[in-house]
Amino acid sequence: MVHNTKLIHFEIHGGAYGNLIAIESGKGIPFEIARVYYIFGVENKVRRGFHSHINLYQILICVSGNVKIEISNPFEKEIVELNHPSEGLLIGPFVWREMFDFSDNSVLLVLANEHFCEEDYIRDYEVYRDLAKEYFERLEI
Ligand code: T46
Repeated sequence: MVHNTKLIHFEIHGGAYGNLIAIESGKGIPFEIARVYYIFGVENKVRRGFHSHINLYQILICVSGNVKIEISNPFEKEIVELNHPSEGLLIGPFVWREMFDFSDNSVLLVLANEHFCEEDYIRDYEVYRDLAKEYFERLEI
């Protein structure tokens, strides 16, 4: 997978009466949860994201419907489809992300390890590309 990303599978507690997934801060996920938000009511033709973060770690879970996430850096690119509440996509620093192809009534739940901070965003792709090249070259990918 693209560096600083990972798929996480959550255990389903299921039965004849339906399913339940529990996510506990720091247990089975690599951080303490500081913030939860969800994206919903997105029309199918809309594409969102178009940014990277400098420090933030997040886990994206499509708890209803499905959505595609394009994750990339200047050297790698991949499209991940999230289509089940038991699949989470971990995205760390310096990963450019774009979310698209939201199905009707989809809900994208996001767990984050920090409170909202606009200064942690890189929203200009050219700025991102230069900083990410430096960052990933230091990691020698
Ligand atoms: C990300 C992807 C997956 C807040 O006030 N608090 C928050 O916690 C968040 C996440 C956003 N906002 C405000 C900032 C903007 O005025 O909500 C507005 C929409 O945010 P944005 O345009 O950044 O939304 P997306 O869908 O492009 O990106 C969001 C997250 O911001 C981002 O961290 O990784 O979802």
